[in-house]
Amino acid sequence: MFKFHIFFALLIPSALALHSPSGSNDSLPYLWPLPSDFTSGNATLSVDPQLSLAVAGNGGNSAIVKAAFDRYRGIIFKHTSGVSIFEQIWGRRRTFVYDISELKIIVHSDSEELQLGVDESYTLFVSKKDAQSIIGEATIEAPTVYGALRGLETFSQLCTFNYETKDVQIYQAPWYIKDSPRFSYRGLLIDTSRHFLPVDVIKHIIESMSYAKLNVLHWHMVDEESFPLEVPSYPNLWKGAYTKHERYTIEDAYDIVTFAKMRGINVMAEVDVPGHAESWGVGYPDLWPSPSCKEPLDVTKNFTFDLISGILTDLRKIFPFELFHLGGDEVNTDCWETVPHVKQWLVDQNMTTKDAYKYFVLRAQELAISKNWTPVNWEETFVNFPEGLNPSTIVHNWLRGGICPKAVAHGFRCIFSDQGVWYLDHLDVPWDRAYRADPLEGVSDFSQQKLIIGGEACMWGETADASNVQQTIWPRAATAAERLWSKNETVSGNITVSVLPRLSYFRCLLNRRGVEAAPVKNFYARRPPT
Ligand code: CP6
Repeated sequence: MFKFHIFFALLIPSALALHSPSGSNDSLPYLWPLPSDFTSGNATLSVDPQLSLAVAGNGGNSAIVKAAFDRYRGIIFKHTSGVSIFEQIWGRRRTFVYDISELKIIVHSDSEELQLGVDESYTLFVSKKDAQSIIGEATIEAPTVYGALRGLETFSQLCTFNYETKDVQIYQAPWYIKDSPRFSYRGLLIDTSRHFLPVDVIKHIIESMSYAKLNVLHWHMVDEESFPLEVPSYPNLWKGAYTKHERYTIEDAYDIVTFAKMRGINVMAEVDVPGHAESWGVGYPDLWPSPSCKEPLDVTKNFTFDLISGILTDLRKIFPFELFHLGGDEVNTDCWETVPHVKQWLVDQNMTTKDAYKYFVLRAQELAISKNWTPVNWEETFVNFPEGLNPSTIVHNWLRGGICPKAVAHGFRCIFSDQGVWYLDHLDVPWDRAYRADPLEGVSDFSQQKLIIGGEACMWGETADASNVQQTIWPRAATAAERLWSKNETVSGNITVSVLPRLSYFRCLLNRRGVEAAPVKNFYARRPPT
C-alpha cells in the first residue's frame, strides 16, 4: 500500500505533465503564456546560483541580452543570493552539485531593430549533460535578441525554488521548447491624462508586461483632462498638466522608451485628435473654437495643424516605433456649428461637420505619414469614412460588435480591443470571458486574418492611478497576453480545468516578483446572489 502511494505520487504528475501540459496538476512549474510547441520529461535538475552566461552568434554580445540575463538571475535566485544565514547559525555547509551552471544564449542577428513583426521566436533546451543529451545543459537559440528575451522569460518560469532542498530546480526536464507568437502586436494601453502615472510606475508596468510577453505599450499620453507631456516646440502645452509635478519631461519619455526597448517592448504614443483634446487649449487657447466650445479642436486654423505637426516632429525624435496613434474617437462636432467663425468656414468650404471631422483626421494622418509614421486610428474613423483613410492605416477596435472583420475586408490592418472583453476598467468582466476572446473571430479568409496584427488590453485611467493600476491590469491583461501569444487551441475544452490553475499560478508568480496582481477570481467579478 505504501509503495503503491509513492509510486503514484511520483508517476502521476509527470504523466499528466506529458499528456496534458496545460492541464491541472500539482507538479510545477506552469508556463504563461503557453509555448506553441514543447515536450518535457520527468527529471529534476538543479541550477547553480552562480549561473553564468555564455553567448554565441552575431548578436550574442548584445548589451540587451546581458542586461536581461542579469535581471533574470535576480528573479531566479531571489532566495539563494548572499551568505547563507543557515550556514552561519547552524554551522553546516549545504553543498550542492549543480546540474546546470551555464546558460548558453545564441543570437543569430546583430540587429537590435525593434519594430512590428520583429522575429520573437526562440528555442529553449534544458537537459542534463550526460550520455543521452548531445545538446548543452541550458540553451536558448533565437534569430534576434528579442527572441532571446522571450526565451529568458520562459527559462525563468521553469526555475522554481525548492524550499526543502533550498536550491533552484527545474522539474520535468528535459525540456525542448520551440516557441513563437501567434500575433505580432500584443499591447497594453495606459492613460496618463485621467490620472498621472509616475515614471517608476510606468516602468514597473513595462517590466510586468515582459513577464507576460506583451510587446507594445500604447501610451495614451494626453486627453481632455490633462496634458502632462513636454513638447519642446510648443512649451505651453504642458501648462495643461494637473500641476507642475504631474509632468513628463522629454528625458522621462526617452527613459521610458529605452527601458521598454531593453525588454523588447515598443512604445506607441497616442495624441488623440480632434476630440479628447480640451487640455491643449490651457496653454494655447487659440486651439479652442470658443471659450464654451473647447473640443473638437479648431478645424479652421492652420495653427491647429502647425501645432500637431510640431508635436509629431518632436515626438518622432524620441519614439522610434513606426506606429503612431492619432485617436479620432468619440468626436462630437455639435458645438462647431454654434461657433460663428467655424460655421462660416464650413459654409465656405462647402463641408458638413462630418466632412470637417474627416478633413481633420486625414490632415493629421498626412502629417504623421510625412514624418515616416504609420497611422493608427480608433474605429470610428473607419466607420465614418472608410474610403478616405490612408491605406496604411491600422484600425483600432474598441466598441462591441466586431469592426475588425469589416476593416480587414476593406484591406486595412486591425487591432482588437473589444471593450466587452479587454477593457480592464470594466471590472465586471470575469477572467474566462476575457480569455475566450479571439481577435480572429468573424474572419475566416486567411489573407484577411493576416491583416489582424493582434490585440490590446486597455487600462483607461479614469478609475486607476498609481495606487491601484497594477492590480487592475493583472491578472486579466495576462489572459489577453496568452490569447495573443499562444495557439488558439488553448481556449478549447473546459478552461476552468485546463487554464485556470496555470493562470492562478502566473498571478502568484507576478506577486512573487513584486507585481501587485489581484486574485484571479476577485470579488467584484462575482455578481451578488439575487
Ligand atoms: N478615452 C478616450 C476614453 C475612452 C475612449 N477614448 C473610453 C470610452 C469608453 C469606455 C472606456 C474608455 N476614456 N480617449 C474610447 C476609445 Cl467604456
